[in-house]
Formats: sequence, structure tokens, C-alpha cells
Amino acid sequence: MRAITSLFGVLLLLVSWNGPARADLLVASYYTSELLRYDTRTGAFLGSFATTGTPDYRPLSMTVGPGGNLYIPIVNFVPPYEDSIGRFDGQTGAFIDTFASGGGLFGPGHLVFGPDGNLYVSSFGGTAEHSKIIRYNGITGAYMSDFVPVGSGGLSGAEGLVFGPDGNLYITSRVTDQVLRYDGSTGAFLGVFATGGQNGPIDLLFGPDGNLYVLNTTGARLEVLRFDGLTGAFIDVFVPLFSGGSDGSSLAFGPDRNLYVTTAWVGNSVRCFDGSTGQFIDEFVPPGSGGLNYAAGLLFYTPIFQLVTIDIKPHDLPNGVNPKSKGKIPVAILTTDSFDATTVDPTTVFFGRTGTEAAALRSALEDVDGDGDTDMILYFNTEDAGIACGDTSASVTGKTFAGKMIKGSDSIKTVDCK
Ligand SMILES: [Ca+2]
Ligand SMILES: [Ca+2]
Ligand SMILES: [Ca+2]
Repeated sequence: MRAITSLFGVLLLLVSWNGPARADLLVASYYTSELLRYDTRTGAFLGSFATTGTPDYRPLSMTVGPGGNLYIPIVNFVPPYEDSIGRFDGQTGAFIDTFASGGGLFGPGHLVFGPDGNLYVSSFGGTAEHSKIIRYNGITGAYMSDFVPVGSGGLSGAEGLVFGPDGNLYITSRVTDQVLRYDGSTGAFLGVFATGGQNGPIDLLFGPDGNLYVLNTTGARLEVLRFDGLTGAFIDVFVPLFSGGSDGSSLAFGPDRNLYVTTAWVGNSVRCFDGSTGQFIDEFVPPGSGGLNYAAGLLFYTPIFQLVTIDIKPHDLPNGVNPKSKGKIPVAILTTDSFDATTVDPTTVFFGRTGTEAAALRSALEDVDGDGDTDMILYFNTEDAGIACGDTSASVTGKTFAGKMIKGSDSIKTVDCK
């Protein structure tokens, strides 16, 4: 029996070694215009994950969207000072494109994909004359509407926003010290949900216990208040005022269910608090670790795709693509030592600029690369792939019949772009 038990233990260990990828902690380093990676168990610095490309484009927060990519509000410090939402590859951190801009976006704070798949961005604006929530198309990035228009509900200084368990949208109104609630489908104002005391609320989320956690700032200090998630009634000061923070500070629950808070320019760290009691545990990411300079948004992020090897236009290299072609483009998913391409469900496969654009027209199983094992070849309408002149890579996403998400990328060279 003992032998069986220890064998079972070994098997469990093996399973856990091969288990799902562990989350990384990503932190926006505002002054250095990059996202930094930290170990979620130890807080150790793991490297720079992404940069915005220029020191004048400063990242504030981040969320995960279609294709497993990261969407990041960027404050632009060079003329014409147009703020925007950048899209970055969720696997590699590579900049993909400026996903969304316009619609009067001014001082973006936080962003979230809604139940309808579209992207909601708070436009802080500093005062009631500019504060609003903008809705962009979740696939194309096109401006759709001012979902919560200027003046609605007295919103002033919009920063944090989150869809609640009831499907409605909750927004921090920093200047009026309130959390406001809006209809999640129409954007209509539903009322003041919670009153945040004397200090300006800048971020919020619903915790594992269903209650609402609100991060307040007084300029150089932070606190976390807790409210009933159903009624908005004040419960307690979950974390009392501490030195650190101001603009850009954010909060998130970790995989360990503890609460993590970034402390912006004052503390320049990530603090960990007990998720049940609010008690301070430690400076999980110490001040300045890994070059961190002005800790803004944070995200516990698990890359959800298995990376697979693809070959755009098998037997061709470089892989010339005419974005305006009316023709079809073949893409192979190759079988390797670590992946069997015949397990892919071809009806789930998309190809294009980010791997979410064009559905497969048809597919076949064959040994595309002549190495003796069976691969999958798929065909897509080139003009549906969303490829723009100058793009240098394209991707495939899909699922296996067992439901595992896959993603692969290959180089392209755009042609006939005059
Ligand atoms: Ca090729
Ligand atoms: Ca092979
Ligand atoms: Ca093969």
C-alpha cells in the first residue's frame, strides 16, 4: 500500500510538471514604456516582455483579448498627443498594431472586453467635461460609440471599470468619490452603487468572495475599501492607508487568492496583502526590481495556446503575400515531436494578421514537408486575412478536437504594395 501511495505521489508530481502553463505576473513600467515579467511564486524578475517601441508611448494597464493578445492603453507624450490602445502578441510580446484610437480618447485609464466581445475603455479626461467610456469594435478596433457619454450620472474622472456578476458596468468616478453603475447592454445610468469616502477611487474589481474591492488614492497614499457586491453597502477598510501609489495604481487577485497592488511612482513596487484579512504580507516585487520605474497596471496572465509550427505557402520562402489578392493562400500545420497536426479540428482554425481573421475554406491531411509524418494543409481567402502592406508575420489559431488552443506564426513578405 505504501508503495502504491508513493507511486501515486510520483505520478502526481509528473502530472504537475506537465500541467498547464503557470501564470506570469506582468507589470506596466510606465516611465520605461515596457511590460515586465515576474515569477508568480517568488516575485523574481524574469525579463522584459514587451516594449511600446518609443519612450514617449507609456503603458498604463492591460487586458487579454481575442487571439490571446494583450491590449494596452498608451498615453502618447509626443505631438499630436493621440492616446491609443496598442495590441501586443500574447505569446511573444511583439507589438502588432495600434488597435484603436479616436472617438475623443483622452487619458485612457483601464479597459475591459465586455460580454458582447467589444472593448470598453475609460477616458479619464481629468474633469467631468471629458470623462466617458468609449466602446470600440472588439475585432476591428473601430470606434462604435460613447457607451457612457460625458455627463451621464455625474461621472468625473473615470478610471477603473469592470463588468459585474450582474452583467452591468461599474466605473470609478474619482472626482466625486463614487462607484457608479451603468446598464451593461445600453450604457444607461443605473445609480450610485458605492460611495468611496474622502479619497478618490481609481481601480476596482469583484473578489473571489463576490464583494467589490475599491482602490482609493489620496495623492501619495493608497487604501482598499470593501463593499457588498450585491448592494454596494460599505463593509470595511480592507487595507488601511499606506504610503505608495497615486495615478495608475491598480489591484488584482493572484492565483494564490491574495491581493496585489501596484504602487505607481510613490512606491514603485507590487505589494501583496492577505486575500482574506487584508493584512500586509510583503513587497512582492521590491521597488525598482528589474528596472521597474513607475508600477502602473498589473495582470496575472497565462499564455493559453500551445505553440505549433506552421508553414505559410509550403515550399516557398520568403512567403510573398499580396494583401489585395483575390486568390487563396495555403498554410500547413506541421506535425512535430511535440505536436500531432492531425488532432486539429479544421473548422476551428483561423488565419491572418493576428490569427483571428479568415476561416479555413477547406483542409486535407497529407505529408506536406515530406518527412514521413502526416501534416494538415488548409486554404484561406487571402483578402479575408486582414494583412496590411508592410506586415512581416501572420498567424494561425485554432483548437484540437480535445479542445486545446493552438497558435502558430510564420514570416510573410508583402508584395504588390505600390
Ligand atoms: Ca513557406
Ligand atoms: Ca514532422
Ligand atoms: Ca510531415
